[in-house]
Amino acid sequence: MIDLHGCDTPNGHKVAIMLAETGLEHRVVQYNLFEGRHLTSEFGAINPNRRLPALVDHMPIGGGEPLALFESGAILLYLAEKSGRFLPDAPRLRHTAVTWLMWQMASLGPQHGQAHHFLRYCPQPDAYPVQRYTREARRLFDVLETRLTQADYLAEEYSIADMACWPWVRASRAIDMDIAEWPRLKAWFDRVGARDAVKTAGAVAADHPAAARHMTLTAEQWSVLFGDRMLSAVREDSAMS
Ligand SMILES: N[C@@H](CCC(=O)N[C@@H](CS)C(=O)NCC(=O)O)C(=O)O
Repeated sequence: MIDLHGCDTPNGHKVAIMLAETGLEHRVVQYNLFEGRHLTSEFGAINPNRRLPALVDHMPIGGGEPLALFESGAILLYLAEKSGRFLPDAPRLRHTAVTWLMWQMASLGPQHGQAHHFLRYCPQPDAYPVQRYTREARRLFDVLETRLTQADYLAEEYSIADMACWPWVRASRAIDMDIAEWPRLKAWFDRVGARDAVKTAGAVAADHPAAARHMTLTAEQWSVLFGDRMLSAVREDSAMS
């Protein structure tokens, strides 16, 4: 049995897609980020970085104690190994898939994440970071557009690389991006979105209509996500060690 510790954001959504695609037996432990349960020491034992998603496999590859994993890209690689699916066998394609997965983890997710932060959560709107990260968000869609003129999927066949990118493309409406501007990306988005597993997994992830763009947080919610409560959770770990 696998426990997915997740929330309704793109990084959790990727893993939900992979679990739906593979049919691996699992249960979802759902978190509400605004409440801060992911900051507790109990969750810190699963993910010392105290971010979601995380996964616990009670019957891990290789046997032994339950295995706790974090970082959605690492989780996708693990599930690909466990299921023997969605990571191509041919070395060239496998490494192409891993390359696009790493690109998602290092670029698409973090840069779009910053665009979401400055457009949707920043209490004092500031033109410079908005321009910086929305430009970068657009540039990354240009990169995807170029790749998808060469192949229908990022590693030619549908893989964990597509699963990693798709939820972030879906969330881009909330930062005022219209994927119709990128026709190849839009065609890929529709192709992946038409898969039954992707539809099933979509039920656990929030859709972000553009209209819901700016979020006004309470002081407590802000502290959990970006302020003292977030900082003190990890500091407690280092004080105890
Ligand atoms: N690189 C990590 C990012 C994890 C991450 O930042 N998750 C967000 C939700 S998508 C989170 O847990 N935020 C909670 C917080 O910032 O306190 C991954 O891909 O798993």
